[in-house]
Amino acid sequence: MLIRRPADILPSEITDPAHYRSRRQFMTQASALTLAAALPASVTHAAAGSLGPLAASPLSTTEPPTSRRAVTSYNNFYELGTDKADPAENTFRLKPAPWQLRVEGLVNKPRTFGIDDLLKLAPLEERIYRMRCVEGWSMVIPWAGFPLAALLRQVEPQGSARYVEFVSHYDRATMTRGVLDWPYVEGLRLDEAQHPLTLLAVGLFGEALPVQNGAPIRLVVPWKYGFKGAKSIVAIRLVEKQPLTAWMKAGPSEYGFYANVNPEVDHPRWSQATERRIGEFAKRKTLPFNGYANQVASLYGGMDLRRYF
Ligand SMILES: Nc1nc2c(c(=O)[nH]1)N[C@H]1C(S)=C(S)[C@@H](COP(=O)(O)O)O[C@H]1N2
Ligand SMILES: [Mo]
Repeated sequence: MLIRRPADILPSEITDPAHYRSRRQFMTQASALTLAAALPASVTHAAAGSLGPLAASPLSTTEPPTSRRAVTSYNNFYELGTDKADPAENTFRLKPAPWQLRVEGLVNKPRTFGIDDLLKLAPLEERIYRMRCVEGWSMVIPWAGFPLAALLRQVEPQGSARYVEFVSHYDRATMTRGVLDWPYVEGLRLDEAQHPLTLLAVGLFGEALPVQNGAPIRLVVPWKYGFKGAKSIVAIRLVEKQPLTAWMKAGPSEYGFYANVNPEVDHPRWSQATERRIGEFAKRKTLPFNGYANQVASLYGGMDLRRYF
């Protein structure tokens, strides 16, 4: 992965949740029409200008969210360019509506979902998660979404399904060529995919997901490095064997399948012991499983996490 120094974003840009909530209310009332124009039709239809009421989740961190500006302008989405600022400038290259998500493979009920179908699976929740990129920076992001488990229940995984593969949208005519072997593919073990923390996100800061963050639907796995969170997903496949992910193909010694945040296992070219929270000056210590060890460490009982990195 290309590594760069995080842009210097000031602590004053960290958004107080109360602040963006009142801003969100304002936008719903005052500029629903303007906002609606920018949203995928299906999402606008379902939620009349914003994502509507979101259930607050007990799984949220109480840490202050990173500024919306940083979350939507400092992105990794290589299909839209490899500089942090590129994805926000290239949003016209990806049309998030209409959208279809195929769920297939080892399931009893394979099905293609539109966004409206997905929004009916479970109530949308706001999940404020710590996110840690393998490059050494972190953010706190208020996602809106629903547990991937709700989708998996719907399609009924078969007994032989052990892994879940995620495939991102790719259009060779308009998107980055080279860098990675496209399309972007990620994977989880089935029990990781079914874990209550694992989210399919359709929004952030109470609004539909911006293209640069993976519109209209992307994966969020807060105890793993950010690259596990495939953006703009078009297919989810239940499979028997561990998927070969795009980053494993690019550098198997650098990007493992598990990619659990682990301060004790360095990336071959840099330490993973500390991180820079975007908007802060001093570095923080990186926590095992990104601070979610209580919820997820049991998934890896008896595994050598240096070998299965
Ligand atoms: N399709 C796709 N998904 C992707 C990436 C990408 O390049 N392409 N980058 C990953 C990486 S490295 C990170 S850190 C997160 C960044 O998500 P954000 O920009 O919404 O914070 O997206 C992940 N998902
Ligand atoms: Mo990342």
